[in-house]
Formats: sequence, C-alpha cells, structure tokens
Amino acid sequence: MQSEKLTLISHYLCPYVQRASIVLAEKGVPFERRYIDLAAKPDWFLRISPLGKVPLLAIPQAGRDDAILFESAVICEYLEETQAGAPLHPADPLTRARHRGWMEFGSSILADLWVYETTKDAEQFEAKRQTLAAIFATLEQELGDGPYFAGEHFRIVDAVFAPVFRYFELFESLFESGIFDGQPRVNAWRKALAVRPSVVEAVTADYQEHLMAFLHRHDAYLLARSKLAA
Ligand SMILES: N[C@@H](CCC(=O)N[C@@H](CS)C(=O)NCC(=O)O)C(=O)O
Repeated sequence: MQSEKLTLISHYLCPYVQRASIVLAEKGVPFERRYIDLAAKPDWFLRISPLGKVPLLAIPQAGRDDAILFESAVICEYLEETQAGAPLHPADPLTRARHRGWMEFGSSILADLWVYETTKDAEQFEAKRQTLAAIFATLEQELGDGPYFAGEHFRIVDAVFAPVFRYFELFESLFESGIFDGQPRVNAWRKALAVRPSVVEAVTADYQEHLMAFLHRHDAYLLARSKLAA
C-alpha cells in the first residue's frame, strides 16, 4: 500500500479506531480513512494486519510501501512522540505511567461492554450491568474536578474513555441502567467528552444506526430489556 497521507484503516463501530482518530484530530494531523468490512476482510488488509484487526495506521514512506502500525495504544503513543500540537501525555513519568495504567483499565471495560451489548441472557446481562456500575464507581474515586480525566487538559487517556462512553449515549437512551447513578464526576466527564470536536468527528453521522443494527444482529438482551422498560 502506498498512500500520500496518513491513512487510518477503520471500521464504523470500532472503539479502538476512535482512539486513534481522536488523537490524530487533537494533533491536527490530516489523514484519510479507509473502512473495511470485518466480516469479509479483504486480502490486502490481511496481508498488512498481523492480528487481522483494526485500527492500522499506514504511514507514507518515500518510494516504498507504507509503514504499517497496528494496536491502537501504540498508534496513539507514536503520534504523541512524532506530532506537534498540545502534549497528550503528562510530562512527569510517574503520572504518565499512571495514565497508561488507566488506559488499560479503559480497554478492560471494552471487554465487559462486549458482553453487556451482545448477550442474549438476562442473568448475564444483569451481572455485567453490576460489574460496569462497580467499575465506573472506581473511576469516580480517581477523578478530580475535571472537565477531563486529569483536569483541564485533554489527554490520551480521555481518547480511550470517550468511545467507551459513546456506547452509553445509545444504551442509556434505550433503557436507564442505573450504571452511572451517584457518579457526578464520571457523568460530568462523559458530558465534556461527548461534545469535544475530536470525539464527535471520530465516528460517522450514522454511528448510532450502525450500533442499533449491531444490537439487532446479536438479538441483544439489551433490546429486550429496553422494551420491558418502555
Ligand atoms: N488491542 C487492539 C484491539 C483492536 C480490535 O479488537 N479491533 C477489532 C474491532 S473493534 C477487530 O478488528 N476485530 C476483528 C477480529 O478480531 O477479527 C487495539 O487496541 O488496537
């Protein structure tokens, strides 16, 4: 693959792609997107994606094939190290390491969310609902006065959590789960992230339609639960 600009190999719903997109936008880096169908991965993609996953960042190299980066955290860290613009990691090594720990925490939430949004089973759904409430209660203890994770500056760790919270914009409109009850700091953080331009632009305008179709494809209990609540 030989591109003229940085290219983010993407999927419409992927939260990991959104992280990379948010960091690219925060750094003011022009880039193109190339969407792929993960249910029918093209050969060119399988040749360049060691894990068969998005995101990939293709970086033009003069007279040669693009260099390919995989793994969203690696892509974000690379952009932080190579691009100008406001720093998205704290300068202090200890604080930076703690941010990286919370980025991992954000990745582990995505694993819980996958079950929450795809299970057909009421009991498993309820168990995950409780797990997620406990996880966000832990985050509530970590947050300060905001508006972002570490105060007034937007950081990579915010780019990790923004796609997590985006799921709940749809899910909580279907059914009020109580997951965020009693969490004023998490709720204020969710709101601040939802309107940040880099976050808004990380998905297409029809993102919620894609997510709704995904829930229907999985015959998700979340949909049945929302009908019960109606
Ligand atoms: N650890 C990876 C996870 C990426 C990932 O799981 N991407 C999903 C889409 S959201 C994917 O490409 N899945 C395709 C597959 O597993 O076949 C990262 O941070 O980039």
